[in-house]
Amino acid sequence: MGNSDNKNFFARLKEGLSKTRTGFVRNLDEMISGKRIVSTDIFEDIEEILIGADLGPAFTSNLIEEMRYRAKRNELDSPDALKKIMKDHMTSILKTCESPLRIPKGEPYTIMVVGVNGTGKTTTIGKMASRFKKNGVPMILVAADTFRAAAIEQLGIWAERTGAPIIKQKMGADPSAVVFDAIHAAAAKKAVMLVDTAGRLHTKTGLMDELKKIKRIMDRELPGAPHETLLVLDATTGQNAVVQAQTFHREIGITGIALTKLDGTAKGGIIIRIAQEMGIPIRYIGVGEGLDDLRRFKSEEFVDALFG
Ligand SMILES: Nc1nc2c(ncn2[C@@H]2O[C@H](COP(=O)(O)OP(=O)(O)O)[C@@H](O)[C@H]2O)c(=O)[nH]1
Ligand SMILES: [Mg+2]
Repeated sequence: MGNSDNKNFFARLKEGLSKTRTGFVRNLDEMISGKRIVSTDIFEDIEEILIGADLGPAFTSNLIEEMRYRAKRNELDSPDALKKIMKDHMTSILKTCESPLRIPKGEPYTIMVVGVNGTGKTTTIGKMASRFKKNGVPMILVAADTFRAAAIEQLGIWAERTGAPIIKQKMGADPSAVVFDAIHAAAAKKAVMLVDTAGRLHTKTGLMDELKKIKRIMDRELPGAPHETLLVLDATTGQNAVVQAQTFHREIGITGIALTKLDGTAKGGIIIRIAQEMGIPIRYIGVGEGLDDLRRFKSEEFVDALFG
């Protein structure tokens, strides 16, 4: 990627995070600007801003503790020093979850995409497919959300756009049967297989049972599959995203996270909580509806963009 592309991408990321910046960094700036010495009575206000920005109690109390310590040693003598401590803290937590998806060449690689309805599963698959296409990776899209006809059609549109074959059946078909067909095709073509799943079930089977069954069939037909179980979380749901992550991880085991709609929310700080409480790689972040708005997650870039 050229340098100007990088700049362009960074500007878009910054733009995407602008609501979170307004709700958090700007509040912070207003509070600390013009103060030559950051007094300790300011910590309560800072704490309030951090909690309000969904950064979570663990992050907040650790950070405040460090600030008090630094203040005592007279190391917290400017707003910039305070911001630097905050940025460093965030980066060190996010870094532990920075681990991009590595897709091996010449082998089938299966990605099962899960998450609650409306979080952005199908869209994320479409955007991932576009990335893979750019990189010349062969792929197959699998319509295992069979509960709504619209869901199958939506994936079909992405298949057309990217030229990727799609494996689908009629609405109401058993998702495991769709996956069964697809996995042999993926193995034969040594392709990346992207499995779209439902986020809510209208049948007697619970969602988690259905997902477990799909996983079981995948592993039976291609040992080791799914290679990635990617949970899609919607940043606008704030704390609820953390609860969803815990539930999905406990029930089916998650190996990666895609955090979408960071552009539509002031709650982008939730990424810190997700990183800290889940400790699962954050593979992608979604910062807009455009094709290029699904990005690999890079902690330093993220924090720099957030602080503007
Ligand atoms: N602004 C914004 N919208 C997104 C993003 N990702 C997905 N969406 C939108 O979220 C809505 C639901 O997405 P969809 O993929 O159908 O969700 P699914 O039910 O989980 O498959 C759609 O209108 C998408 O365009 C994102 O990163 N930013
Ligand atoms: Mg969908």
